Amino acid sequence: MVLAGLTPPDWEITIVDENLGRPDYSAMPRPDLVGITAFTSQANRAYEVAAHFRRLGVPVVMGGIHATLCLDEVIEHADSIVTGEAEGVWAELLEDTRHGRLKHRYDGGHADMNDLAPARHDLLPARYAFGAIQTTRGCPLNCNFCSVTTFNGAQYRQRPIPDVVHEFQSIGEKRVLVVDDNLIGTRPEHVARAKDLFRALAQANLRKQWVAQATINFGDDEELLALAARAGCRGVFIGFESPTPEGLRELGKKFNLAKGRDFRASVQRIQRHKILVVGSFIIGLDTDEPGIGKRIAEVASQYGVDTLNTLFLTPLPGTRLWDQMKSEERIALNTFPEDWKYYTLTFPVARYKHFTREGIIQEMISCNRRFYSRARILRRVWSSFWHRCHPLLSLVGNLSYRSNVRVDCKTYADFQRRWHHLSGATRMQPRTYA
Ligand code: B12
Ligand code: SF4
Repeated sequence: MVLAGLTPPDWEITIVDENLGRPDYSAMPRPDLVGITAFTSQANRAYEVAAHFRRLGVPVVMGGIHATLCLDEVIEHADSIVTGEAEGVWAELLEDTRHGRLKHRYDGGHADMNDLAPARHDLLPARYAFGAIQTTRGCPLNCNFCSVTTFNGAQYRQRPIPDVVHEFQSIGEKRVLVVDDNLIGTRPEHVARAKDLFRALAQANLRKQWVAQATINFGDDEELLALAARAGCRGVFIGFESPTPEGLRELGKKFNLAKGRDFRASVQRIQRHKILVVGSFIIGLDTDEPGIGKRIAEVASQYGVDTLNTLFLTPLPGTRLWDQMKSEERIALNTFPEDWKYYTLTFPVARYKHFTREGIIQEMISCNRRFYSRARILRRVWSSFWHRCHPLLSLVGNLSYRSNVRVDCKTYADFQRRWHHLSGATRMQPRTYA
């Protein structure tokens, strides 16, 4: 949608989102240019699609997070790569395509946020539960497991507020995901801008409900919370990451270590404004000991989050964690590109210090079983009901996570079977650090 917004009107554009299903590409008219974006976990499918069009002689350009961070691999599968943000180079690339002189690489670096064209929301079918919008890019915190600082830079860059309001108005869906990594930023001037944005959204009377991602300082400021709620904020995703200070230090999430920080009080303050809190944690740190699954479930319940999202510590390309684990030969699933499909943060792809592969999977299962037990779900939903904080949303969220737990158990069993099969044939045997 963002690239479409940057494309001159004489190009006809079709957006295909394989999250909605795979179309029959051979039944579609032959395009002049194909652009593909993919997360790392989607790279293999992206290469299949690229191969299909290249066989037909259609030029294929790839861009986005995986193309930027795994350039040498991706260049084998496409005619051209755009690294970084596309705003600065997309027009040039289209002109080069028109004249048959497509270069192998274009580097967009980091865009000037004043130059962002509004995304073309009109080009998507009306089948999405959520629309999406981006208002800021970049993050100065550079946590060791996250690729955002490498990719979007350490400088927190904000779009002009009128541009955001204007684009918000063009979104058809009633519910919107604000995709910023941290909607409110970390410094007082960032928070002040977030307040101005919320005031402008409220004044525009958009009648949208939105959810966003933010750091825990979202819960520090009553005025910010009141304005967010008034602007339509209904939920916030917060990375707590680890229940221990050692874990936070290991992950480089020093921001959560601020003196006197009381997570429970912050969560309650947010919920008082009828904003639900999704808490995210990571399992498998070197400082995690057996029993960490239950501990995360307990701590998340104690903080009072409405839903819990626990992920395996995963070395994603371009992160400090990747460099560290690679140098220590701890990246266990390392037959690339095939193994990228496991880089969804929902599989244990590394060698963990205190856990076997089976052990860490059991920690994850026990974490989710505990947090999503019937009794705990009832308690949480009752509490949302009592505080009039979207009990129905809380119920639906909790039940869908609970049903995922069952699916996950089957997925883990398949994963283990495949691993055993492969490790017998080609792989290094998994090593335990315990
Ligand atoms: C929103 C978001 C989501 C949403 C929506 C995802 C979706 N399908 O759209 C949700 C919550 C569903 C999600 C889920 C996941 N996410 Co996510 N997500 C993001 C987030 C915060 C923003 C992405 C975004 O929309 N950016 C806005 C657009 C405009 O930016 P952009 O895509 O980068 O595009 C620009 C350039 O990259 C370039 N570009 C991009 N594509 C192309 C293509 C071409 C042809 C060209 C020329 C240019 C180009 O031009 C654009 C304009 O400048 C990013 C963090 C980040 N800052 O990137 C993480 C991020 C992408 N997610 C990440 C991960 C790991 C996941 C999950 C696997 C994790 C999980 N288990 O929850 C899942 C998997 C989802 C899936 N379907 O497989 C990682 C990916 C790392 C990697 N190497 O792949 C990121 C980078 C966060 C991180 N921790 O490092 N995610
Ligand atoms: S995890 Fe969040 S706070 Fe840490 S670097 Fe990534 S975007 Fe920034």
